[in-house]
Amino acid sequence: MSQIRTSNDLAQIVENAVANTPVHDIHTHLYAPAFEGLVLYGIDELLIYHYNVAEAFRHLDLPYEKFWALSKIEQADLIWDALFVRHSPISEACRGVLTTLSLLGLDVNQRDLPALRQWFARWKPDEYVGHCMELAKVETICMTNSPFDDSERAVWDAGFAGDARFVAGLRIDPILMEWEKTAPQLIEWGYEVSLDLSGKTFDEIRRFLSDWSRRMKPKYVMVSLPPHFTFPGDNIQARLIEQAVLPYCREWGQPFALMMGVKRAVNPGLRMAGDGLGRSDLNALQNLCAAYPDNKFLATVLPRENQHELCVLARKFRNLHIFGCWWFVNVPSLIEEITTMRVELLGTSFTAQHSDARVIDQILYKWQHSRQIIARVLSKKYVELSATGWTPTRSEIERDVREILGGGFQSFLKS
Ligand code: HDL
Ligand code: ZN
Repeated sequence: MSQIRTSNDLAQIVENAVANTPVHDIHTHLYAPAFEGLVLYGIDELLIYHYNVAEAFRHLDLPYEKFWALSKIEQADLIWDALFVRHSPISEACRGVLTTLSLLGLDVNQRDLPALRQWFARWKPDEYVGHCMELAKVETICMTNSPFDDSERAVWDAGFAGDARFVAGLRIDPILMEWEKTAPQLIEWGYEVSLDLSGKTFDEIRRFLSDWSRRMKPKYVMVSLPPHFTFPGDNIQARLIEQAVLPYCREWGQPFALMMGVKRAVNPGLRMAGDGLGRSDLNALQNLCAAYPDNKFLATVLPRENQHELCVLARKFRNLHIFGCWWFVNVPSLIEEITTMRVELLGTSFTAQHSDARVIDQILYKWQHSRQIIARVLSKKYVELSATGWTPTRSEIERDVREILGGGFQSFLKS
């Protein structure tokens, strides 16, 4: 067995493994090329990403509605001027745009937005998707799929050729979080549900989920939940989860993914950029994992303050798999803190990251930035391990890296 001698050897092996291991990106808002108009790419989409919109408005006096009335190019020009020209692009989201452009081989120091637009104009979406996935070493992308999204449903209704690179995630926020609005839609589609959850409602929701499961073949069912979500509880979410979602998940062998701690529309004027976060009561997750040992749960939480408790919960429940540094904690300082905490408490039994990308080019920066941090954390941990006299081999390190970059998730799905 080839022994590794020095810390530098270890660090080099870790760096190579993390840099070169293809990832399974288990939560994104990306779409397969077959979804055509829903596939977002290029410099203007990168600039108007809602993370940049929120940051740009800190420097804009413009009324929100005037901004939204502008074209995408005009919005991008404003964001470029505010966040790249008048201020240095040192925030994570701004740096991300530049990392993406650099990885595409473009000279960002030209600072020439029109020239950038010309370069992107040459690409066809489906070729470009493949190009970005190859460059970013992303093996599979899990989409966020909603039967309630009219434009997306039209693609499913028309049918399309499968694309093994893209798998589905069935998003059910409209059922759990907007039941009053969603129930009439289900009735219109022929499902006998009632607003008061009486009659065949739970069975009919299971039938709806099953119908879409046959079409989408989702890897999991997911919902984003507010900080005040409690389980059990006398709330509609808890009843729908208990009586419809969890039985469906058991029947189909699909995990239920909870994304906790989001406060929707803290500032409605910012639209998609207007969401915030709040410390969550993770007793809800604890109670779900404990009460339903035959269900599998995926979880990621938005508040930094909930991360340690989430790790400890994962130590208690093998039917819980935690993943990613989501959204407002997807920043270098917190990725480092959270990943270190997870290795120290969970070893390799977690999924280190997901991109949450909305624009295909973003997988370039989101994965490059995270890989660098994950490699730094793991190098330190393997050096500490080696100091005990136990020296990990190259193949063991590569095995471990595969696990935390999506391999563990794949095994969890099959468990
Ligand atoms: O609810 C979610 O899946 C979040 O990721 C939101 O889509 C959010 O707007 C986002 O894009 N975060 O990165
Ligand atoms: Zn998301």
